[in-house]
Amino acid sequence: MNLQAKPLRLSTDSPDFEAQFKARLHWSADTDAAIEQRVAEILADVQSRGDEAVMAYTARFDRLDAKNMQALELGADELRAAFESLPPAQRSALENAAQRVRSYHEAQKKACGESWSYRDADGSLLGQKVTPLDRVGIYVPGGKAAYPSSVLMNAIPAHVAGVSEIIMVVPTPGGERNPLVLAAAHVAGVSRAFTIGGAQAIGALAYGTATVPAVDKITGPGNAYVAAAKRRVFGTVGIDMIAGPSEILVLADGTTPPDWVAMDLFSQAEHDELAQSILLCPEPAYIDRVQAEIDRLLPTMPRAEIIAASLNGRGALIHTRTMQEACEISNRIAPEHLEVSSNEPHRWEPLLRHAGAIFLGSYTSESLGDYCAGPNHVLPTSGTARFSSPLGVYDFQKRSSLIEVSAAGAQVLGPVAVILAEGEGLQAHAEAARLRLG
Ligand code: HSO
Ligand code: ZN
Repeated sequence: MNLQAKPLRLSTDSPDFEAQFKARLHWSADTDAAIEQRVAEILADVQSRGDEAVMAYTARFDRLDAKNMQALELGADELRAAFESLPPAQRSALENAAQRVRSYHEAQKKACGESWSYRDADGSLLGQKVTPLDRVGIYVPGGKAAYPSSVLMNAIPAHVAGVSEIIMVVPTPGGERNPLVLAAAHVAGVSRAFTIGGAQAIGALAYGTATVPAVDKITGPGNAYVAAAKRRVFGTVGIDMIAGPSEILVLADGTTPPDWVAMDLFSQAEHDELAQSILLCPEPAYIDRVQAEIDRLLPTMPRAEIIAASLNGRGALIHTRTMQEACEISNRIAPEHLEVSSNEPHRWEPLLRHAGAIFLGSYTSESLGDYCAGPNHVLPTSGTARFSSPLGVYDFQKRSSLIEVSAAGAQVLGPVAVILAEGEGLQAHAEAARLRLG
């Protein structure tokens, strides 16, 4: 088989650049009416029949017959046993990654997850009290996208936030368990785990059943059914986001070995045929060298077909006039992962405003961030980095406002409230403030 990966070549000085650029960037997560309908039925069934419905769908979709719901629960001892069964190198890699992810999220909690308050001139206290969610559900996909690293990335920030119960659900078609996923759950502090998946698992977590406790928020990626189910239960519970295919954008000034850059483009392309890998570079000769490395390396990749489909369908190698222009285009794309592949990354970083994660310098491969650098790998995709952030401790916390008005403060605030309340025609509001006036 003669597989080729030829990402679209574009140049910002060509007249049809805008049209081609827009066409290549376009990605639509069309919602499928048939899936929506099916998911609505499954959720309604789980809501009314609870465990019975969850077991029936698990038998049907995952070929996993259980005589009762307890048989679909994995005990803490089973998670630990999975961890202990791993080769020592895998065990320590998991622990090492978990430790770094934990340290990062602890720092994040210190920086933006603490309660605060102040007193105003009248001695009134105003502030914000930060509390963890009580119970969260983590969805872990099965099959080809079963990523133990994602178990760490979802469960650790929840744990650091102080969530007391973390419930994991993971589909296990045919009963085949993924020991690395279970081991990661052990390392990350998951409280309970169920071998269920799909819309039925989302329903169980959102509504609760006799066996699966209802959670306050559901995080984690999944297939189209899971995404549709998460959208539907939003409001009953919180959700993190609806993630699209992975994306990487490399800003290169030509100082990084081109095979490193080619492999970084592959590393997101290998996730999914719909993943997007883009190179922006002001040096045409360097772009040619990256393409040559793509040609040389592709046949060596076990997932060459996925990589080729992704690069041919959504990839682009874009020649820009300058690095500054490359930064502007990157801001328009707002990629999930942005590599600044340069020997002066801090010169460009101040120009970069929209990205899920920014990887600075030639040694910072995006893959290190996927596993073990520390920051979260659950990131906004499809341009949503313009308005949203990586999954973090703050997603597992909520804030309550604190207000304690002093007697003196009531004299100052009361007349203001009275005027505004009367303006809104709300007499009880006005009286409540007036009663406290001395
Ligand atoms: N790059 C993915 C996360 C991941 N990579 C997991 C490897 N394993 C998120 O876009
Ligand atoms: Zn990845």
